[in-house]
Amino acid sequence: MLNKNVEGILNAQINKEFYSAYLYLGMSAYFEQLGLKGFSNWTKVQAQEEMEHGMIIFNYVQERDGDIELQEIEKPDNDFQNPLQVFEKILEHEKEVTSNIERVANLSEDECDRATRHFINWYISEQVEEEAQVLDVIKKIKFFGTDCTILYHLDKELEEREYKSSNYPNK
Ligand code: OFO
Repeated sequence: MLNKNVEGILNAQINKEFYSAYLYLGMSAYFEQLGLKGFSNWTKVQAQEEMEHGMIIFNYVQERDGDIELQEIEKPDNDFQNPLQVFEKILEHEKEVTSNIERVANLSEDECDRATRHFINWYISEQVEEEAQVLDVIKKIKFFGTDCTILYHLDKELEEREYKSSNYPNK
């Protein structure tokens, strides 16, 4: 049986993961409009991953005999100016998600819920990886500049990202 406070924060996290998916889908549409198919692909793949993150928590809550209470998904930010600004927004967003995940870890410790504390470890590592990937793109754009040829090559690189189902251990 899932502790009610833990159940609440996990339900909130489901919402945040699906909000993330919405945010990335909007970014993907923005890049598609610009003709940057690689950037569009990268953010669309990320949206798929976010939906999966939400589903893993959804399944976990049910596995622990908890109640699912879905909340309204907020309208995502769509004020996009250029690829660098979008990736800076992504980094900011992912840092916020990292804090949310840390709150889940802290609460499960406070409530002595070892299973959730163990469950959320995968998300902690995932956040480290996500922030690093985003930072890598930001550094490349900043270092090489926004010269069209460079952007073209980066776009080609980002086009190679493929959606792979998560490596969550107990999925
Ligand atoms: Fe779910 O990892 Fe990003 O937000």
